[in-house]
Amino acid sequence: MKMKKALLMMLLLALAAGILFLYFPQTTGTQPGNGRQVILGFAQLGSESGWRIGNTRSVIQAAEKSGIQLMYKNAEQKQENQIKAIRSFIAYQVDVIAFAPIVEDGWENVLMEARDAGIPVICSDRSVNVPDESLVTCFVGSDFYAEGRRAAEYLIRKTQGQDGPVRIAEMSGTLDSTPMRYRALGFRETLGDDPRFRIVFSQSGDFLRSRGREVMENILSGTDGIDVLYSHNDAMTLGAIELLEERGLRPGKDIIIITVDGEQGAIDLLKQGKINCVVECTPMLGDMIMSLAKKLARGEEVPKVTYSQETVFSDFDPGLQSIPARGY
Ligand code: GZL
Repeated sequence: MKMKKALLMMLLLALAAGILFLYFPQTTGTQPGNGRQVILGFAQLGSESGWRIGNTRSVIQAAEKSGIQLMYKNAEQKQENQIKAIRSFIAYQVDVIAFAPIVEDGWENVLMEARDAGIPVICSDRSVNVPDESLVTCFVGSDFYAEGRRAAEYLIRKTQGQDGPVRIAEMSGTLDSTPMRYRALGFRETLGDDPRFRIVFSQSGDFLRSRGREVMENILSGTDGIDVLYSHNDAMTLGAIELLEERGLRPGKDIIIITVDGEQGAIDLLKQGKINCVVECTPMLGDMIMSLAKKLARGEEVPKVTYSQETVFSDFDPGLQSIPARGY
């Protein structure tokens, strides 16, 4: 009889221990990297362009490949949705938060909440404008100023020896977003004070193809003609080219077309001579984000800024026809 009681007691103790483990896995003291999966909360800003869709795919595939548990939320172009998503990640006590801030301003409060919760934050693709830089642990993405500079360097080369004026229309990205601000600044500061170059029109197309068509309409009706279109992303450029061809104009010949991103559609038009220059902006940030997330989850230091490696494709390239497939 005593034997049976002892056996029953041992079974009950084993059962109690199992229940404790299920409900309070943290009490076992496992930290990310010691067996428990790292949990990353990722607040994507939307699905506005082929670039963004390629970026989202890159993050999801990289999380699967690296064994990171991804909590993914798409804010559908609304900052308030990104803030809600970040708050949900804090409540869930993820190990790391990553997000692509749709605009640079308005993040202080939610980033303070993340810091108070002891959760490191990665700014992916775009940055924020906050008084205290420590609110963001690190940035990974493009050097947009350099992209603007590369666009201007191409135009300077393309118009070498040509008299002015060179009339430029700029189709810019989402207002107050990091790429919009610094693609504009890098372009302008590189053109410098060369009197030949005149930016005769500038309007935001919000990185959307449909708006690119609308802005091109405004350029044609609102100016006496342009020599160059500098567009902050391929989606807007594709919309603009659609309209130009409907109006009987020859993009890449009647108007020099300079675009940023490097989507397959833009590379195809570059090869056809309808675009003159594609400044690369890679969306493939997933692997870098996961590498940073794992280090942060282990409490390791990481660089404050990690830039992607990018290039430029143009009609000066002898190997133009052999540009490899872009993957998005
Ligand atoms: C740039 C990214 C921009 C792309 C656009 O890193 O934020 O947003 O250039 C995208 O295509 O919509």
